[in-house]
Amino acid sequence: MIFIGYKSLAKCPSKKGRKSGIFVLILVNFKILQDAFFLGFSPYLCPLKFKTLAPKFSKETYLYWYELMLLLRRFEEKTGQLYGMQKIRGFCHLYIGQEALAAGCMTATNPDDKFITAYRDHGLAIAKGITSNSCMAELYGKATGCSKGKGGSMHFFGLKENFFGGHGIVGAQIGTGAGLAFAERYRGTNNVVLCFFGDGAARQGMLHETFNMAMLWDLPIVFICENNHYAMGTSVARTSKTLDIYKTADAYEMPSDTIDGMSPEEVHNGVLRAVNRAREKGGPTLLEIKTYRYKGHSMSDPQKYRTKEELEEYKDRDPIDHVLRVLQTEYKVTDEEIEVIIERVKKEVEDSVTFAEESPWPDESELLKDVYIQQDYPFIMD
Ligand SMILES: Cc1ncc(C[n+]2csc(CCOP(=O)(O)OP(=O)(O)O)c2C)c(N)n1
Ligand SMILES: [Mg+2]
Repeated sequence: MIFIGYKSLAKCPSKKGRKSGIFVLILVNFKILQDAFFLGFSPYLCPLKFKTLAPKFSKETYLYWYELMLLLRRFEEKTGQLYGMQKIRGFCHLYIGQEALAAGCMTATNPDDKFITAYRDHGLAIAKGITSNSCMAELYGKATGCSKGKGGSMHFFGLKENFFGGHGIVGAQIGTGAGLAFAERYRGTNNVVLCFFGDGAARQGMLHETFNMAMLWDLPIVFICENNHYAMGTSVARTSKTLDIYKTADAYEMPSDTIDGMSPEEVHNGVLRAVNRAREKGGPTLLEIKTYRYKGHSMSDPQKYRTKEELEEYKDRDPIDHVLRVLQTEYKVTDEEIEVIIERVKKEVEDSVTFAEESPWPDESELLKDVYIQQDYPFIMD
């Protein structure tokens, strides 16, 4: 193209025309070189190490991402400790390693948009605004918990925060998520639903039925597959012929994309594109966001199914380290400013433990409240 440009320039009769033509071609060349440079070093195409690029996101965005991800990480590290001390019981699945997903989704959505996810729900619930206090109290099973102490780790819920759980049945929330989106369309709002599920859930029948109806009705929903490469101890490669889960959307003519989930920037960009499409009545999108959990599936998992090297590869690309590096190198944020954030997060987590410890247990009268009972269910016998 540039060659043709120079050839046709040579034919230009006026000197002024030739001069401005050369100027334009220099600009075009510069842009091509610049694009090539950026693509060559973009974190997505060079996944093993982040190179700090001049960021297009503001300092405030990076500060928000840093504090949010640090809070999620510290909250769950404390959760792990408390589980070991048997302060927290029952099932418990940590989100550690997947925080960039929560961070990128938060900056790409509005507070009125609705989130629904599976049982690995602590990170998204806190990101959506459920307080650390009520999340920790829920983990303790206390009455002040976000589900009144009746749901535990897998069933966080916050109506006012637009967080619709926390679901223990793998894949069940995919259908419920479409139901939420249907309600938004029915009420004529401008809100979008973000429906999260794992790579394991992507193989459930519920996904296919839901994709079909969601496309038929053009629902305002973004399906987000958090592909952390394992369903319990089983890798995607052992359960699926294709490793590209995003291609599942093709059968329903649903737009789809695959995204680097260790980068909050990439998550933000991909989710924003899909959210905008849904808001502009363009219907659903499937995003396969590739991520990694640093801890086991739940609290007792010998992790024999993966190598230490694989884990270290992802830890090398830790999103919190990356965001901190951008803040320090590009925005010249000082160690003192960072220390203030670290201390604030530490205090929030410590306070949440005190709050949970001091909160009351649910009253016995709560036992059958908020529980769905079908009075004429044939198998209930007194
Ligand atoms: C319908 C159903 N089948 C099986 C289980 C048992 N189970 C709990 S978690 C899980 C793995 C799901 O993996 P994935 O969807 O990838 O989510 P991740 O744990 O990686 O976040 C399974 C099979 C379940 N809870 N529900
Ligand atoms: Mg998984």
